[in-house]
Amino acid sequence: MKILRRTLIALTTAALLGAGAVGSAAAADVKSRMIRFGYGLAEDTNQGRATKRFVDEVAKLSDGKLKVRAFGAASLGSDVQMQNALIGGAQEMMVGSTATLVGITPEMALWDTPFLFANEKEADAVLDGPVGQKLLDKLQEKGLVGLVYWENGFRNLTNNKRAVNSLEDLGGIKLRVMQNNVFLDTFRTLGANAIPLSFSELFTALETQAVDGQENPFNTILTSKFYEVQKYLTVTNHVYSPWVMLASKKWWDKLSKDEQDILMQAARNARDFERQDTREEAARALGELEGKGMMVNTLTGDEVQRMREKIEPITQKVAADVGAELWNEVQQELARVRAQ
Ligand code: KDG
Repeated sequence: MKILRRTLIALTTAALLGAGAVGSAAAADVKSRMIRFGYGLAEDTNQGRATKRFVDEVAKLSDGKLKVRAFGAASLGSDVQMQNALIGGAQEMMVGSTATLVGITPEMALWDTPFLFANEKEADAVLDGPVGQKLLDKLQEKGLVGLVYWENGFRNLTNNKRAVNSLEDLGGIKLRVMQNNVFLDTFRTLGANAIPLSFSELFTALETQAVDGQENPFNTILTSKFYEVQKYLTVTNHVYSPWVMLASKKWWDKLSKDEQDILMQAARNARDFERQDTREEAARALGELEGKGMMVNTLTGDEVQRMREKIEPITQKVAADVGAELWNEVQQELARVRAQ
């Protein structure tokens, strides 16, 4: 009788999971596992809060069998170091920048294209649509499993030299950028002295004046306390940056389908929370940064247009590097979203 009951539970659960409905730990094939999950910002940030949500969702959906242990503030290493640890199987999961993945999967440079997205609606639609999925799938051949995209956000400039009211004001500013050629080329073309550094080195580089400035979303400027070491903030919204949640393929392929389904559902739940939380925080961050004493200005439409025209060759190079098919597909996706 007991065998029959267990079989019935297993069959029912398998049917539920097969239909995409993730079952609880009654799920037939969920082992007790500890999962190390690394991220680069501090715990009390949008990235940290969303990671906590992921931890909680995994515990709930697996009834505590799958335990995610979060390691924040780059305690497991920089994004590049963690990406390599996942490829080697020395770490199970992380969330970090897509920009540092370009050395592994060149097509990820698509998300570094200046002014690609005009708003979050376009970003969500493209990242969660066929083009976004195609780039996640490409990671598999390099030993990474891309689960979902989170929102880092629209990036803006800070520096300690001067207010940036025109492109000429960028001249000679030692500007930290992510370790990524599109960002390097973009800001060199705009006249800045672009210097690639990992995020974990950034605050110290600003504090010691090894660099004069950087560019990040309002959320990061606020929660990483850049206002303590930066005077001027210029609103440019020059690019939308996603984060991507990754798993080691070596590790992921050893999981059961039930376990993979649980992690994917938890990742989607955490993504939806993260985007809402990030946008709510971004809406109040600029005012808080002014309250912290930052001198805030917004680049005029004419100057933004001058910026777009000056870096057009960068956009054309991204289009060539990612390939005409992918570039045209993302343009068609954008046209579809903009027509709604
Ligand atoms: O680990 C933190 C990084 O993933 C993220 O903040 C990337 O925007 C980024 C930056 O400037 O490095």
